[in-house]
Amino acid sequence: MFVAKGLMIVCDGSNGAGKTTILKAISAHLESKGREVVLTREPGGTPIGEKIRALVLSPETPEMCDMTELMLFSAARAQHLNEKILPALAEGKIVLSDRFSAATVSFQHYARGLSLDAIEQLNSLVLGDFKPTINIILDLDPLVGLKRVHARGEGLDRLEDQDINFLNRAREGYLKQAEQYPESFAVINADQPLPSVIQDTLSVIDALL
Ligand code: T5A
Repeated sequence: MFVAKGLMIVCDGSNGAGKTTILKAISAHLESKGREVVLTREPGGTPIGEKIRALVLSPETPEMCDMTELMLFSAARAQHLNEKILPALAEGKIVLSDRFSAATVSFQHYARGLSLDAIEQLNSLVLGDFKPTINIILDLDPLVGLKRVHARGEGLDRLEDQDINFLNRAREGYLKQAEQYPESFAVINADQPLPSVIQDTLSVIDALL
C-alpha cells in the first residue's frame, strides 16, 4: 500500500453542473501556486477505465442490468486507484478527479435503488480505508444541467437519458451524503455565474492548503 502524501480533491454533483470547467480552474490555480496536479475522471482515468467508460455510458446498451452497471463503475475505480491515484499521491501530487465513489452512492443507491449496504461493501472492497481529502459537490437542478449539456451540442449518455426523477434522486443523494459527512464534503451552489462558482470553489481549496 502506498503512503498518501498528496491531496485528492473530487468534483462531483449533478450532470452538467460544471465539474469539468471548475476542475480546469482549480488545476490552473494550484499550478500557479507551484503544485503538481493530476487531472483525471471517473469512470475512466486509465486506459482500462476509459474502455469501461465507453461501455457503461453507451446509450447503445439500454439492456445493461443495474448490478452490471455497479460492477463496471467499481472495476474502473479499482484500476483508477491502483494505477493512477495512489502512485500520484505517493509522489506528493494533487489529484483532481471528475467524480469518484460518492457518485456510486448517489446514482446506484439513491437514484437506481440498489442496496446501500451492498454499495458500501463494494466501495470498501475497492478502496480499503482510502478516501478523498474532499468531495466538492456542485449542486444544480438537473434540468438546468441538462440544458447546459444540450447547449454544448452533445448527445446524452445512458445515465443522463433517464427520467428527470432519477437525476433528482441522484442530486438528493449528494446532499444527503454532504449532510452525513460534513468533514469530507463541501456543497457549492452551481446555479450562479461561472466566476462566482469558481470563487466559491477556490475558497474551499485554499482552506485545505
Ligand atoms: N456515474 C458515474 C454513476 O452512475 N456512478 C458512478 O460511480 C460514476 C463515477 C458520468 C455519468 O456516470 C454516472 C454519472 C454520470 O451520469 P460524466 O461525464 O461525469 O458522466 O457526467 P456529466 O455530469 O454528464 O459531465 P458533463 O461533462 O456533461 O458535465 P460537467 O463536467 O459537470 O459540466 P461542464 O463543465 O462540461 O459544463 C457543461 C456546460 O455548461 C457550461 C460549460 O461551459 C459547458 O458548456 N457551464 C456553465 N454555464 C453557465 N453557468 C455556469 N456556472 C456554468 N458552468 C459550466
